[in-house]
Amino acid sequence: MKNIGDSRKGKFIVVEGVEGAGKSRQCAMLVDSLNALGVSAVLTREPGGAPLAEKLRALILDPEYSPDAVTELYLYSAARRDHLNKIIFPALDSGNVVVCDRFIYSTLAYQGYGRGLDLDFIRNVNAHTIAPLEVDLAMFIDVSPEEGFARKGGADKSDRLECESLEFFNRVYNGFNEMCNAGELVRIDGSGKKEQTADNILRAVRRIL
Ligand code: Z5A
Repeated sequence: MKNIGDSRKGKFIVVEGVEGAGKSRQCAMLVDSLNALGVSAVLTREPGGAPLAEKLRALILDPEYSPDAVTELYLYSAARRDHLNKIIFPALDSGNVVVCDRFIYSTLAYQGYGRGLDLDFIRNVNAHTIAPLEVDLAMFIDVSPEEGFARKGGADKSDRLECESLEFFNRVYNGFNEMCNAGELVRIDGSGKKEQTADNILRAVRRIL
């Protein structure tokens, strides 16, 4: 039986980073640059990106609830599957480049390195959740948690995840670093001005188009 997403013609690109690294800004700049080059590109984000997934996002980030790490993993994964079915697979099947602000590497970094869940367990859930999708390029905008929060003007306390300690975000950052060292993520220097980071990202993207 043919699964949705099997015959996709587009490319799937992920941008990762800690809070305030500039992911949202850079994803929007990348989509604009690609469209200006005549490449049809669409922007989306996780958690969220589709109606049900956006409802799950609001629940996941609400400080009123305190799900454990396994519950978090399944909530992010449920939102991801809905997002894939409703937005990502159709966009790829239509030949678009899809630029996604966060994806499965965030699950490894936050629920794995941050919360301490077994990494192989997460990899297994991730693989089943996204099948048959293959990521064409995943980048990590390298900005430390201290610098990221400084850029944002501090943590947003209405976001449950941002209420975590600096130690937690340092473990998350270390996780992203390990994925870069293992070749799963392409490291992008995020220390300069937005335009410099955007150039670094576009250079990496052009290699896979
Ligand atoms: N999460 C998870 O745990 N597991 C998962 O599987 C997934 C996610 C998918 C929601 O993510 C939370 O979910 C997140 C991870 C977790 N947790 N936390 N904490 P989100 O993506 O919605 O939230 P975020 O990462 O916190 O986004 P953000 O704070 O908006 O950061 P950003 O998108 O990287 O940054 P930005 O909005 O583009 O820029 C931030 C500020 O920096 C802004 O004022 C810019 O003008 C400024 N900026 C940007 N670039 C620069 C440069 N180059 N220099 C100086 N200033 C800059």
